[in-house]
Amino acid sequence: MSDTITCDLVLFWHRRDLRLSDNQGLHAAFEKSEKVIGVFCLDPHLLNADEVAPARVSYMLGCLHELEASYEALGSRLLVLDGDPRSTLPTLAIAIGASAVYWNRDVEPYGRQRDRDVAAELRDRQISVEAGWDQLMHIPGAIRTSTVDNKPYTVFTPFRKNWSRQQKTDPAPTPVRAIDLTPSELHAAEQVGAIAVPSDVTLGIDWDGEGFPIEPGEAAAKARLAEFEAEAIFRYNVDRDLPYLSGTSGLSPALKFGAIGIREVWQATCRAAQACRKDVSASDGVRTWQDELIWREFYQTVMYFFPELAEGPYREMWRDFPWENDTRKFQAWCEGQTGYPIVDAAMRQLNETGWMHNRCRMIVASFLTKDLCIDWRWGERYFMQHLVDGDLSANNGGWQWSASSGMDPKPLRIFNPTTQGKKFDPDATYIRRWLPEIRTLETKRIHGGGLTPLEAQSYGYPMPIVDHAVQQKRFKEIYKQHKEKYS
Ligand code: FAD
Ligand code: FO1
Repeated sequence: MSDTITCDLVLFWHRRDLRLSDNQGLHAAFEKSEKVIGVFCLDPHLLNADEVAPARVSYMLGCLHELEASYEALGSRLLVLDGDPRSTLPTLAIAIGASAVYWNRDVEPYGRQRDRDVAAELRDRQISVEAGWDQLMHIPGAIRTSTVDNKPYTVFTPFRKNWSRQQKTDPAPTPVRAIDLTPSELHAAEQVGAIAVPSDVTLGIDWDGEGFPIEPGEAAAKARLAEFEAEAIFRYNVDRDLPYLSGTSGLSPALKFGAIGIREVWQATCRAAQACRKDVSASDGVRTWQDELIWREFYQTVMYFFPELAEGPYREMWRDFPWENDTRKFQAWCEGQTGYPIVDAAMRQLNETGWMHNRCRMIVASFLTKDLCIDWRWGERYFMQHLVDGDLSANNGGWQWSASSGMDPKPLRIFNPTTQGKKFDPDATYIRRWLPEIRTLETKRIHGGGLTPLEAQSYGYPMPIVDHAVQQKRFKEIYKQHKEKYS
């Protein structure tokens, strides 16, 4: 800590950085003063029960409980405000005499506007605002096409190359002690509605946390990273595509809510790369995982520069695409009742656990858009309503990639769900786990889709709601005709 420490009261506003370690904004706040009080605003806009996944809220509140205890261990505290931060946060800052409010910036359109509004309110009241970057290795403006045209990238591969060349920052130091509010400051905070993290972790939403890929909080995220770094990362290039294994890190909720810092994660990958430098396959595993982290940065960076992505298709021709949007078919997809086992297993995993394996996300997204001819935004929304790791940038990127409406230059991507099932779940282990009604069927019959209507009825499993071969042909035809309008 620097010599210039004063005892100014500083608020640190947590949003998706629910941790103390490797937190750049929090470290900056502690550089200013030892009297740093954490604050989190329960924002009704973000907690809209029609749009948010109960699993995600439950994970977030679990993180907040741990964060609250961590602040207490430091000697300070985490205050929680319930209501729009545009009014609640400045009111608190004034009530307790804060001289500054610090936070880490976000890339999402909603968060950016919220932050501009809150900053304006605070500055109007002579409270200083310090907002820096934390959730990306490289800030959005750092990775640009070239010094001549200096534009943001819209394609992953050159972004990745440039990103990889950039100097990496070490994790930010963790604060070791802090000064708490005085009793009168605490009283003032309570007078304006500051509370502890609510013990009703469900906020009226029923979710028991069963089946999360990871427990909430900083400690669980660090433990998972250490476990992954020790073994699975070296096989990631192969295991990541097999949904019946735990071959991926399961860190996505932690990365979404910042239960772990990205610099700490990156450092772990560098240690792993060093540890296996003479082993070609293991090195490939580490590199492939690093690439996923770079995809995360790519999607956040493009969301920052092209916020219109959040509203719909990036490519013009997809904006008036004649989707069929059959609500009964959509319902069957949501419930995992399409008669395509790999699709149904994946949707049941999502509905029951709030998480879905990446390979399966691609399969169900292709099925919804190409086989059912349903607007990808319906799927995007359903995912946000259910995913524990639901994240605007990654989800939108994944859906636009699958629908072929995004920045990716490849025009049409159609997965055959039967082939995908056979290839990535050859013994139907994953399918049996999530579709108990057909658990006893022979593997080749699960993959072959060869149930008679009578058998389907007796197993309680639907016949395929569409024929993939027919739908694929139809979709290509619709696509071709629509594309002609744009050529
Ligand atoms: P790992 O394989 O261990 O990867 C490590 C980390 O890299 C992940 O935790 C995640 O932060 C990041 N990552 C991995 N793949 C991607 C990717 N394709 N794009 C961006 N970041 C990635 N990921 C989300 O975090 N939130 C979402 O809402 C989301 N929606 C998706 C929707 C669709 C249609 C598709 C195809 C993918 C989506 N993904 C999303 C990306 C990916 O499926 C998940 O990040 C991954 O399954 C999370 O599991 P993991 O933590 O074990 O990942
Ligand atoms: N951030 C908050 O500051 N307050 C919340 O109540 C809140 C809820 C929430 C629910 C689901 C979710 O996916 C994220 C949530 N976040 C919340 C984090 C949110 O991603 C950031 O605040 C963004 O900056 C919003 O654009």
